[in-house]
Amino acid sequence: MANKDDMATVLKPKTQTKTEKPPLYKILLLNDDYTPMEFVVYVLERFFGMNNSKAGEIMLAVHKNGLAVVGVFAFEIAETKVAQVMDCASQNQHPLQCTMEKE
Ligand code: TYC
Repeated sequence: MANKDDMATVLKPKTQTKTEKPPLYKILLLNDDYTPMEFVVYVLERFFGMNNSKAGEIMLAVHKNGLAVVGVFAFEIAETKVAQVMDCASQNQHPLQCTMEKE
C-alpha cells in the first residue's frame, strides 16, 4: 500500500496574468463627388470633436486622396460614430460614406 511519500506531487501551474488590450478600429471617411465640403467639415466637428481648422484639413485630405482615417476607437464607440455619421448624412440627403476597419 502506497504511503504519502510514494504519491506523485501534482503542481498547479502558476496562473499567468493575461492582459489583452481590446482591439482598436479605424474610422474611414470616403470621398464622393456630391457631399458639400462644408457638410463634411460640420460632421468632423460634431462627431469627432475637431476644431474648424483640423476639420477643414482632414476634409481636404479625403477630397484629395479618396479617404482618410478620422479617428481610432474601441469597437462600440467606432460602431456608434459610424452610425451617427451615416444617419446624419442620409437625413441631409448626402451620399457621404463612413466605414470602420480593425487596426
Ligand atoms: N469631394 C466633395 C466635393 O468636392 C467633398 C467631400 C470631401 C466629400 C470629403 C466627401 O468625405 C468627403 N464637394
